[in-house]
This record gives sequence, structure tokens and C-alpha cells, in this order.
Amino acid sequence: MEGLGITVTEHLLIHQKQIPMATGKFTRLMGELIFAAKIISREVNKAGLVDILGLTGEINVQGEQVRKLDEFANHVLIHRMKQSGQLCAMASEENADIIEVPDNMPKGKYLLIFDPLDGSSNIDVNVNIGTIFSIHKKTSDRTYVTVDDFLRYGSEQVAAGYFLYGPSTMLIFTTGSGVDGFTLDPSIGEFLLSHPDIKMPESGNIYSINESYTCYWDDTTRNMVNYFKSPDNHLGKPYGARYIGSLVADFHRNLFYGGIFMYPADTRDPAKPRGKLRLLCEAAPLAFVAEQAGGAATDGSKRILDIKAEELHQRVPLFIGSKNDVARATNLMNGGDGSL
Ligand code: AHM
Ligand code: MG
Repeated sequence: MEGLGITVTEHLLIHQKQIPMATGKFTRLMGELIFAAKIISREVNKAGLVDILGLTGEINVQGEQVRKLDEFANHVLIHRMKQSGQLCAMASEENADIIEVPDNMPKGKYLLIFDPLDGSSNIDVNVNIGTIFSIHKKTSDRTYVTVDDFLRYGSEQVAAGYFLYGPSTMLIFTTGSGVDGFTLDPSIGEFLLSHPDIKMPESGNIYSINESYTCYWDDTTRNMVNYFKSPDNHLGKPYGARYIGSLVADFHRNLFYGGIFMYPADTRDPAKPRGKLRLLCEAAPLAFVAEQAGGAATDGSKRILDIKAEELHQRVPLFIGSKNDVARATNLMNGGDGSL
């Protein structure tokens, strides 16, 4: 297969050489992130064999039960990335506050935001889970870091992507000039370029949503979902339904097969409609990947990458996937008939 044999490090170095002012710091940052992901991948792969499964009984900042592998992945990322020398601070889905690199450690200009183990409800049943990451450059001149440094537009991301721990471990990422996919060859411990320049199909025939929450949606959302299920839609037949319950895995399938993933707002409190997924560590990084692969992502009306975060753990409704499917859903969410 074309490209097989190029390691992710070689790939990063080739791209680094194409940027005249590049210092190699981003490449080193990615190298450290990849190393951390290899450690997580190793633990995920042996999770069924050792006593690492199960709940710790603690509740994370999102009010959800934390599982042991979540804690492990979070710890590995924080511990390794602190020492990378390229970061000034991090933010994790599992931590209420930002994590600053201590003064006694070398610091860099980058900010890293991550969901250490997305899809954690699937850990105990050997279903795909992943690590989602987003990288920004610190723009303020302050010598210290505050939450404000993280409250940015998704369009300002320097890089974003995810590691998928599935039958194979994969790395999918973008630095703003297309999307490349790498597969971990466990026999040599290297990610090899397996999917260069990924393009998401412009339209798909899969819709992916947790439909048991129909009762919590508003009428517009119900009508929108009914469109995809209707034999009278533009396909002339209902879309197929697929829902893994790991955003990263549902997104990954749609990246290759096409289709749309939706997590609409819960409108039980009409004054405060509420998405579940987090803007900074889930929606924005996947939106960057989607757009760079030719897809799209909105919150039902606005492009995800045009939303400026107001809180570190802000949640948003998410409609992400093939360009035309997201356009149809967004059109329907705004009173249209789903036509493009
Ligand atoms: P997590 O980051 O705690 O795992 O939560 C996010 C996950 C997504 O991976 C997935 O798409 C969604 O939550 C599933 O939620 P639900 O069970 O409400 O359908
Ligand atoms: Mg998570």
C-alpha cells in the first residue's frame, strides 16, 4: 500500500522541513503525545487480563463515575506531557481546573487539551475507546497561564486528532493541511502511515444518535431525526442506524463510510437547552478533523470551529460528519426541509 513504511515521526519531520520557520518543537510535542498513547494502548489491550477494570467509585468533574483506565490514561498523559518541555499548561476532561507545568520544569508555548479515554462506558466490554486531543499556541504575553488562555475558537487550533484503541490502535490527526491516519504496528511499536490524505464521503447513509433521548428533544430535533429515518428523504430510503456510544469510534466509522453523528440538546429545561459533549476536548478537535477531511460540524446552527469557549468544560450540541448530511441536519434544525 502506498505510504506504508513511513513512520509518524518521519511524516512529522517531512512536514516540518516544508515549513521554513519550524523549530521542531511541535514535532517533539507530538512525539511525546504518541509515546503516552502507546502506553495507554498497551494497558487498554491487556485490560481484560489484569485487575484494572471496574469503577473506582470516584465521581469526575462532569459528575460521572470514573473508571480505572480513565484514571490511568489521565495520569499517563499529565505525567508524560508535563515533562515534554513544549507545554505551558494542559486541560483534561477529568480535571476541573487547568494543569500548569510547574516552574521547575522546562516550559513551551503550547496548550494541550484532551479527553484521556473517550467512550469510557465501553471499557468493560472491549469496545473501541479513544484519546481525543487538541493543541493550541498560547497567545497571551503573560508569563503564567490562566483558564482564559484556553477559552479560544476551535479555528485557532494548531493541531487536533485522536488515538483509537480498537482491533488496531490508530492515530488520526490534522495540522490544518488535510488529515492523515496511522496504524500502530505492535511488532515494531511504531505508527505507520496507513491512510494518507483521508477524505470523508460528501454524503452518507448512516445516522448515529442515542435515540432513547427522543423524549428530551424539542420538536424541531425530532423532525430532523425523522427526516433521516424517512423513506421520503433525499435518498428515498431510511438511513441506517449505528451507535457505538464512543464518540471517537462513531466519528471514525463515519469518517470512512460517511454519515452523520448527532448529540442534540436536552431541552427538558427550555431556558437552558444542554448538549452533553464538551466543546474544547471533544467537539472542537473532531470538528477540525472533520473539516480538514472535507466534512462539517455544527451545533445545530453555528459552525463548531466558530464557537469561542466561555468555560473550560462547556458542553455543546453536536452534529458532525459528511458535509451534505450535516448541512441537511442544520437546515432542518433551522426550519428548513432538509434540501441543500
Ligand atoms: P465520556 O467522554 O465520558 O466517555 O462521554 C462521552 C461519550 C461519547 O463518547 C459518546 O458519544 C457519548 O458520551 C455517549 O453518551 P450517551 O450514553 O448519553 O449516548
Ligand atoms: Mg471521557
